Amino acid sequence: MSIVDLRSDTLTQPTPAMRQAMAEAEVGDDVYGEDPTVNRLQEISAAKMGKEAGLFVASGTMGNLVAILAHCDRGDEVILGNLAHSFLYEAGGISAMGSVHSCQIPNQPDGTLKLDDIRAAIRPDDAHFPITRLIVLENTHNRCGGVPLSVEYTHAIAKIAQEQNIRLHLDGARIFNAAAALGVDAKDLVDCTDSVTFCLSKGLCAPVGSVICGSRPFITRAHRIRKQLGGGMRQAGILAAAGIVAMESMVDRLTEDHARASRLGRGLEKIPGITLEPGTPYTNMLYLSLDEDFISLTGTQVAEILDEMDIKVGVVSERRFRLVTHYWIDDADVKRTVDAFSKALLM
Ligand code: TLP
Repeated sequence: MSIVDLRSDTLTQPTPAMRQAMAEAEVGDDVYGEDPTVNRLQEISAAKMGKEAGLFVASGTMGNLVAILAHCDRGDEVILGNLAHSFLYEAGGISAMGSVHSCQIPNQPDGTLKLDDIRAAIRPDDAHFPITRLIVLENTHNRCGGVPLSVEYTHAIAKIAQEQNIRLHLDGARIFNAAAALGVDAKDLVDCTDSVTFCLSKGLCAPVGSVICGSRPFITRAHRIRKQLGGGMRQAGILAAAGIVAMESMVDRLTEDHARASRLGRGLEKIPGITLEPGTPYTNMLYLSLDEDFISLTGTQVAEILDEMDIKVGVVSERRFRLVTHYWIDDADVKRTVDAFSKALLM
């Protein structure tokens, strides 16, 4: 029986159409700007985001890093959430590579940062302080349950940023999931941001890559930083070809993953000892925890038992799991997962 891998949507394999497009891709040297397939992906991406230009990068982590370094000088400060991916899970790249100082403010359970917290974090013009240069938001917010941030909220943050002459970057790794869940165009979620990074290699199934979008001068700066980081990829059209298939055929189906996450949640919440986190799933992520009064097994022990039944789940803390639906999870897999949890928790 096949493995049901719910640990992340990063585990998605390329589709047959992607493999074919990759095999047939027309390529050139992208460091010279001569890879027609990369150029096409960048144009399609910029158009989808309503920005002037796009830049293909190796990963979401590289996209956020390059964007933040393109906005900030050494010693500048970036305001971000204490649960932001770019703060928690990107190996401190912004300080290691760019000497960018971070100011973390608490993420609210709905993935937002309080407007007043942001206002209070912005530094006055005083030689004692770093210069507040950038605010980073994340949409959907991964650690807050895959929750989408609304158009109105993003605009409210952009207003503060503009008033204070601060830039706004969006980690939109799953921006198309957010757009699908909110029933809006992705463009509307980024029209007020200075830059956005989105990932091709998560729910959209491409094997590798993310795209940064922004104004043409910003992308020119980002291009140089990508080169400095060793991210000039030469005949990268082989990879971009899968990204084009992702953009053209995988965006509109994301609601199917959300519906399956919902079904999975409804099945799992009936099992005594499992508590779904409030509101979850908002999109394709389900966060749940084990009730200590009912279940003596730890999260890791439960995950090991599930693993023996070929079900893989993410253990994010002692008794908390993350399950992510994606293209390669079908209705039968949802049922198998619910049955496996019932069995595992009886042990
Ligand atoms: N997230 C991964 C892990 O790193 C946690 C996952 O499995 O969800 N921004 C956000 C919001 C992300 O969730 C991720 C990956 C990234 C950026 C980084 O993307 P990659 O993995 O392409 O560097």
